[in-house]
Amino acid sequence: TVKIKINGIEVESPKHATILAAAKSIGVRIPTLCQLKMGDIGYVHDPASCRMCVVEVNEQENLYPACETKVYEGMEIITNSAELIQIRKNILELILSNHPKDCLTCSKSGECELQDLADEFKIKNIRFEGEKSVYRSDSSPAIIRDMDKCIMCRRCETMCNKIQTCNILSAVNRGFETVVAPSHEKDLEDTACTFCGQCVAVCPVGALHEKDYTWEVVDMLANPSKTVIVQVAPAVRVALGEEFGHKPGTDVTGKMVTALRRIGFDYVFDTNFAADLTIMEEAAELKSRVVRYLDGDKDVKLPILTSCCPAWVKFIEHNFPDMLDIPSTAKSPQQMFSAIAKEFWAKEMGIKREDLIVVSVMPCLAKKYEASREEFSKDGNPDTDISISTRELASLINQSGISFNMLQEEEFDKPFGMSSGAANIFGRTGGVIEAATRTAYEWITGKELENVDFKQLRGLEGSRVAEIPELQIDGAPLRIGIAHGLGDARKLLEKVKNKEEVLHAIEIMACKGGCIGGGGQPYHHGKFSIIKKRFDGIQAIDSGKKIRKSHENPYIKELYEKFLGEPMGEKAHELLHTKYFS
Ligand code: HC1
Ligand code: SF4
Repeated sequence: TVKIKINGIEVESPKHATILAAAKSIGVRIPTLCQLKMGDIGYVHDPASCRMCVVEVNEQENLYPACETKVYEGMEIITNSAELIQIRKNILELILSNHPKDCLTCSKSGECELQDLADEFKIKNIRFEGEKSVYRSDSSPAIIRDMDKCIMCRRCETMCNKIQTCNILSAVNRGFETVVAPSHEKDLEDTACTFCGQCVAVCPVGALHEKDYTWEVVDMLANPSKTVIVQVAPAVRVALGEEFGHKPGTDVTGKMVTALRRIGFDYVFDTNFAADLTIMEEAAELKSRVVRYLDGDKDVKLPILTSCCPAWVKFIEHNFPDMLDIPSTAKSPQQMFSAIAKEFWAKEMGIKREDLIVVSVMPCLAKKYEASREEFSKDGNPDTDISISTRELASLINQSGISFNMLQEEEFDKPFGMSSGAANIFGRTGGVIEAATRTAYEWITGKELENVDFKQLRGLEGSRVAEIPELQIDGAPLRIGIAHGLGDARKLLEKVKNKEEVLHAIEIMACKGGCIGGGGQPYHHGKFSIIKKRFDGIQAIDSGKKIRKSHENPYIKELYEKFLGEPMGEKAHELLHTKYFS
């Protein structure tokens, strides 16, 4: 450690800490617009471009960016002199001078880091007349890029290129023309963008945001000829509460269900039901591949890859087109739900396909894109009509004048409201494969699984390989790989491709932490501790449930008996499985 002084306070700080980190450790906040640190996952973005964090060091004339400058013995730092406050005000005025002043109608209003700082520093008058940048805005089914609002912090670039390794965004052009964009300023839709939404999650302003579909929902709810049903993803319920003052990880399922009913949905269902359904198909596929492998079938494809994350599916389609025979062909729970709702439930209820509107509430922006994929529609009618994010649901609740915290707790509607604990854990990294293992174990061994907690499959490090000693394949334990974040997924897949790692099953989720860290969740502003709390929240729901294996969900059993037949059977194949495209 080294001894330093910050604003006259003596501090002992780790030797290689930045001034920013040392100050933070004693509660001295230095403002910054470009820095983003998710140190827990080894990810730091310090471009030092905004200069808001400059500080004085040892009475020198030069100022130093606190995010980039390391502490040393005897350093004396001032972070809040009148001169520094004036400099920060000047920087803010300069940024604001060529930033649109449409805060009232901006999607990020109330969540914008630039707006917060302008308020904090009481910027009331912008003395500079900046060049007005005018860029073409780009709208995809999931994400809107409104680059007039970009402040060139370049967090999105680091996220897209270094963390997700998608390499979609970089600075193009020069001088005032510079803009962060796909190459040749293409639209996101015409690139290999996965719509993971992580660039949106880290954008400090409203330059990147989701495509908002709240009005489409309101409009459908007002249409008397439509029956509007909603399904809610596993990760939403442990994060939605954050929008209403609850701690991250708080399970607000009951209030959320009540709120959805008050908004006007005719039926409130649970994507978790379909997560159990996904496990029936994925575990059957895993079992079938293992059995074929044990029978000496040389053509069998192992490892099997989970396929419920649409950003991950798009990533493998673009980046590993030669490996498309490996992922499970099971559709995601969102799409299984909608297929069953429109092809089975609507008929049972006597509702015409086009009069049934399926809305999904997802922690994810890529789900909007997934819903728009052509293969998930019939005669032009999509299986999932509208997908909104957790943030959009919070906004719908507010628009409807609902006092969320005063609501009583209600339960999901039957039959698609019942789920096992295995379905809940879909929302966190490692959960899908743990859920599949619980079922596959019983189906492969024919024995009852007593301890469903495969703790070796849990954790938040970027990727992990774990063994299941209870499940022996050819005298060795089943080996499972897990990766979250597309960069870690890429590394794991390269190892599999190069035969450096021999695995039987792999779960990949595009976002850090899995869906709990999705691009549609309440903004966590780079605080990984929030993702950890959501993880624990999800796990607590699973642990508290009586039924924790998907195949024990009585409504799932009934659906197979009444309609689907056998997992991977003909009907299941037609409705619950899909194809991939290179
Ligand atoms: Fe997910 Fe999934 S877990 S992909 O993370 O398989 O979005 O929550 O809904 O479809 O169930 C997301 C979450 C979600 C699907 C499920
Ligand atoms: Fe990159 Fe994901 Fe953003 Fe697309 S959505 S630009 S892949 S970070």
